[in-house]
Amino acid sequence: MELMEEKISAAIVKTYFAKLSRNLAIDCAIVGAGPSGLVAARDLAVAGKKVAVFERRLAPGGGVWGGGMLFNEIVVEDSALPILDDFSISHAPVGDGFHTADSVEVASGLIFGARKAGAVFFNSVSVEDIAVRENRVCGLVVNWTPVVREGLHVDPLVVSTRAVIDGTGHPAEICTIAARKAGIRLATETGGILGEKPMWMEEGEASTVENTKRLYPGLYASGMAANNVGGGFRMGPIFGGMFLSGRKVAKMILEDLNA
Ligand code: 48H
Repeated sequence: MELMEEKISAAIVKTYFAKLSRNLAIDCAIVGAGPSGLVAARDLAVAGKKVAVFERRLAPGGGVWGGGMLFNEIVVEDSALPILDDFSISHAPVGDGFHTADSVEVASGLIFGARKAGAVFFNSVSVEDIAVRENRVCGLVVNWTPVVREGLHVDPLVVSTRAVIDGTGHPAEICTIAARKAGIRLATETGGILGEKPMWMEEGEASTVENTKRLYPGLYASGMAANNVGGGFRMGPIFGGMFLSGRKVAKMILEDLNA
């Protein structure tokens, strides 16, 4: 007699491994499911690209959930509202071109929108290294977050990809690995990581978008990672720059992939 328990386990194992197998070679790998990565994931998936998001934590959403100092509201400028509208996320005007949005609705809406567009999520997965061939970033080295956190001596697996977005937020982990470990010269003034500057909201919002670029063949950065690499200011709980950065990086990657 086949137990119901056996069927349920088999369904999960079979489906997960089919999903993983289908995503071992993809068009774009996004490291980090923060707001910029999630917007990029949806845009690339809507354009028909094979996109996977690798998120270290159990819950995607990055720094959105907490709003400002755990007050679960974020602020968004006029210029980024069309992106919230694309995800059917509500917002309310507060004057001077600013709007508030419920951070739980924003986080869950971005995740749902990216997934429904076709982006595939691998949560509780940490990216711990990259692969570089012929002067191009071409792969991500992945392992289970609990394995990494426990310090278990377990070798990772590798996903091959035509493009990588470093959407890891403040630490810019993938660009840091690229610069320090792979000896890659990034497309910055010094070729290295310039480092995030202190709080200056207007400048930070603008620099997040300006610093969103292709840093090396196959390697792009979005959001706070782009700002850290490019030496931009931080901006606190205003998120228009993150959304616009996600949109910009997706557009650049589409141009490069379709060239
Ligand atoms: C897998 C990883 C890895 C890894 C990290 O920080 P995020 O929310 O990302 P952004 O840049 O889209 O948004 C930044 C915003 O949330 C923010 O911090 C702002 C606006 N700060 C302003 C200020 O003044 O402080 O999310 C990054 C995600 C997180 O979920 C991480 O868990 C994940 O990336 N991540 N996932 N492998 N190696 N490193």
